[in-house]
Amino acid sequence: MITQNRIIIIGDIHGCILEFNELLDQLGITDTDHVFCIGDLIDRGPDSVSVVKRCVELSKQCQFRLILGNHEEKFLRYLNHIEKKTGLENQMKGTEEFPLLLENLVSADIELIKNAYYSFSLKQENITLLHGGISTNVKFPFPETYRYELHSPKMFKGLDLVTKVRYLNPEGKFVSLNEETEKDSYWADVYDGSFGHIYFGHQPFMQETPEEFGHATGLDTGCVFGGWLSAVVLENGESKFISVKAKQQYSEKR
Ligand SMILES: [Mn+2]
Repeated sequence: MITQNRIIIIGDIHGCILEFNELLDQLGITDTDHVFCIGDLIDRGPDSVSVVKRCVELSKQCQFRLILGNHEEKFLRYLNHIEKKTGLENQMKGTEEFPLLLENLVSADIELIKNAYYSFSLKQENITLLHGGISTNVKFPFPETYRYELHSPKMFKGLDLVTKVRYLNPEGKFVSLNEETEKDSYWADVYDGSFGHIYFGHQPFMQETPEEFGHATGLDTGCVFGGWLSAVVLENGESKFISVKAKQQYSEKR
């Protein structure tokens, strides 16, 4: 008998604990499952603390891994300022929730975030998981598995961009949000599949099922903005989507 483990990849949660719990109930997680959250557990939504704690619980029930989102990356930068007493944490924009997180997360919760991956490669399935996207700024060889604590952006130029990429200029270089022009492309529209099929989050697609590209799938279906929380389940060489409708709109879409 061949044991086939399920691979479950969950999109941006952003503190939506009710929807996250409902999705996990529907999935019926068992100890043979491999569960990945694609990043952005925290920020914007109603209860980021409970979402992180639920992930810690999950990590005791199955093979759980977190992919680093840009919101986790920012939180870890904030934490670093506090730990090193630089005083610069107050200069970071949009960090209202971070003091609350620090107050309520215990060290096991923080460890879960610190153990996140910039990218995770499923070699057998020819799949790469990351939060944002791929640009030619990233000077390192995919497909590989890069853990946040072990691989700093200083070691691999542009590594942190995998949490942030949306648009690319005609040379394939990262374009900052709201600075894109008509000549620029959304990364997944021009990605050639050379690092396998990429599952990613970051870009909210306000629809019930994930957005499919030629060689990539966008799993953020905008739950915190009143959309859906989505997951893909890979089993026996097949993939299926499962989504939970948001109970309400928790955050204003920018
Ligand atoms: Mn996000």
